[in-house]
Amino acid sequence: MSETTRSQARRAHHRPLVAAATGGTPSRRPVWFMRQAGRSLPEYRAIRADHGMLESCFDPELVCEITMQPVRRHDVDAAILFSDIVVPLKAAGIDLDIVAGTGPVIAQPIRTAADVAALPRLEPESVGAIAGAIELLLDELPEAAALIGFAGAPFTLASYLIEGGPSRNYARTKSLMHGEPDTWHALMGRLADITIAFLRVQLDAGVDAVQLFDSWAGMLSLADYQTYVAPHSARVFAEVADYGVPRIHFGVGTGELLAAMADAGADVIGVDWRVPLDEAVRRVGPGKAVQGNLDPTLLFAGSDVVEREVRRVIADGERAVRAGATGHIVNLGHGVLPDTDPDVLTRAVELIHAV
Ligand code: 1CP
Repeated sequence: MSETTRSQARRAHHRPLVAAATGGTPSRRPVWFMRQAGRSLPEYRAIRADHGMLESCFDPELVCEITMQPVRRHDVDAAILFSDIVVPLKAAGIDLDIVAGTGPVIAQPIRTAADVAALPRLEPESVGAIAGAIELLLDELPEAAALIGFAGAPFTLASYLIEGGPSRNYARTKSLMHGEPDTWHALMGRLADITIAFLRVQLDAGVDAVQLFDSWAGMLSLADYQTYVAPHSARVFAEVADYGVPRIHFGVGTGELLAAMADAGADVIGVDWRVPLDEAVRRVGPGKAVQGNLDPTLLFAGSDVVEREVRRVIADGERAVRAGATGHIVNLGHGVLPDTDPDVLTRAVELIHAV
């Protein structure tokens, strides 16, 4: 089957996640978990014992297998492509690694106008392995499960490039933002280009939805977010709008930013555990779906607590829909923690599908 026919055939099929994201009536309550593929699964750890992180991200068969693992185990309504937000940066030629126990580490941090001017562009062919993985996944995934592609938002990518790795306070990032706004906007523009190119490769290959991770945007004031970040994220959403697939926007600690993040243009707003979903809708306004927002740490608190929290999140989601949200996709408020017992996730999915 040609790529176009294949993706048209898939898009015609009912998928609960897509229905919830677009104001339809899902055949069951959709749920997936950020970081559902990864260290909480022994079958993932077994693969990673023999393969490096970046090596795995550029091997279509390994990407397909790791992406499928949580779908087989938990019966979730979506697979999220196994990858990382720094994969397109690596593919473009930026010298970086993903270090176990730390995260992305950048060999030569980007801090000057000359560094920004020297940034490479992303050629779609350099992420051909990711398109290849998506092709394998579209054959293997159950019809009803959505395949979610993703990318890091320009701000979160910029924070890694400027700081050189994970950061506690983003001092260098905010210094560049305020001290050299022209350099800042040039960097954000280049990163938005890379993000758009990477999302378009995934959309051309046939993903059913995309999520833009602006994980660390919650470190910013509303004013800084609006001035220095929102225009670039808005361009990303605008430039993938023509695919007509749901676009999800997520960050951590973004209670004060929810309305501004929604204005950037996504169809679905991810909410962390700090703000109840119905309150999130009051901040965002009607006409968008919400995603979230179980506290991932409460998966360690025993089955009674998990059941109570799942029921509370579902009730909040129902109130959110009555308050004008177009739907609710159940998820955590941030990623699955590595020590999480995977059986707790499987049982949570069963409960979410049963109530
Ligand atoms: O199942 C899935 O969710 C797919 C896999 C996935 C995703 C969506 C990985 C694999 N990374 C990501 C996105 C990602 N990467 C984000 C956005 C999501 C989020 O907020 O969690 C971010 C911020 C990163 C950066 C990153 N990569 C970190 C965080 C570092 C920090 O600043 O605290 C880490 C630890 C990584 C490495 C990584 N990425 C993925 C995995 C499984 C791992 C661990 C690698 C290992 O197994 O050693």
